[in-house]
Amino acid sequence: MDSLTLDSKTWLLVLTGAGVSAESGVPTFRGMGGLWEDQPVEAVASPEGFRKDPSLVWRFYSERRKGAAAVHPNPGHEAFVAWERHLGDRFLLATQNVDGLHTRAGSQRVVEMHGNLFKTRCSGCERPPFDDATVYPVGAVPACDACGKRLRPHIVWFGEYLDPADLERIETFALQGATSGRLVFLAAGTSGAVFPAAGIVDRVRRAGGETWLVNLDPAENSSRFEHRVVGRSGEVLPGLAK
Ligand code: BV8
Ligand code: ZN
Repeated sequence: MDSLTLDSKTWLLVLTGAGVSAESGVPTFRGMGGLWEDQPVEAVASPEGFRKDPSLVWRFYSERRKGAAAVHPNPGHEAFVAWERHLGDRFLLATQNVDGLHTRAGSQRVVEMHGNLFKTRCSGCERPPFDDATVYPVGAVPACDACGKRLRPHIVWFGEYLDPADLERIETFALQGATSGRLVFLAAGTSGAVFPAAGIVDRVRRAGGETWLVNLDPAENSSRFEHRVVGRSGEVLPGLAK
């Protein structure tokens, strides 16, 4: 198996998806067949879904909060922490996962592109998102004590824009790595189905960077990666970098 060299010129950008958390026992989206309670996740994880049935959406996220709080980071998460310790500010971890496991494992240079399960914000006023691990009772739709409007999970739903500051941070890192060193991009545990995350590999290729995919099954954008390692992220990642 070819190995990833983390030398003094390497700038490493990582993207993780549900397959990294799967090793901790968190079900993946594809694993659920893209469904939750026989509904497509896109329908529940969307502004339309929240407008239509906010208590169903809060049940979906409360269940996932409960699930994520009950699991622990795995050796795949720990490998990223070791790489970050080795590379310092020449390392950046962008994650599509909302379960907070990277931060719990000790990763610090993390961009949570799709938000975080354990944060809530108001759907109606500008009060900032706040930490919230509450598992709301079935049927509950919490209201903002400032304006009375519905509270919502601090999650980027399908059809919603990602935080431009997050995208900017990833872009700046890739550019800096490509110009001042050797840019390497490694995607792990992601089906490459959701944009703009799935487009990062093409951005890196345009900048002349090296690309790696560590995944259990072929991803939708597998062909875009020069190096492909098939396997479980918790087994492959700890021994991948030299
Ligand atoms: C946007 C939070 C601009 C929710 C998520 C029509 C209308 C509107 C938008 C679109 C549209 N058509 C397309 C779009 C764009 C859309 C999109 O890409 N849709 C897809 C479905 C085609 N994107 C968006 O909407 C984004 N916003 O584009 O804004 C805009 C605005 C308005 C109108 C147009 C455009 C927002 C995307 C963010 C959505 N939110 N998450 C939540 O989590 O509850 S995405 C959600 O699904 C997850 O966060 C995750 O990112 C994604 C699932 O992807 P993966 O993480 O890859 O997980 P998956 O299960 O798919 O794959 C797991 C992989 O791991 C598998 O390949 C498997 O083989 C592997 N694996 C499993 N076990 C292991 C393993 N690998 C290793 N080891 C193992 N043990
Ligand atoms: Zn409010």
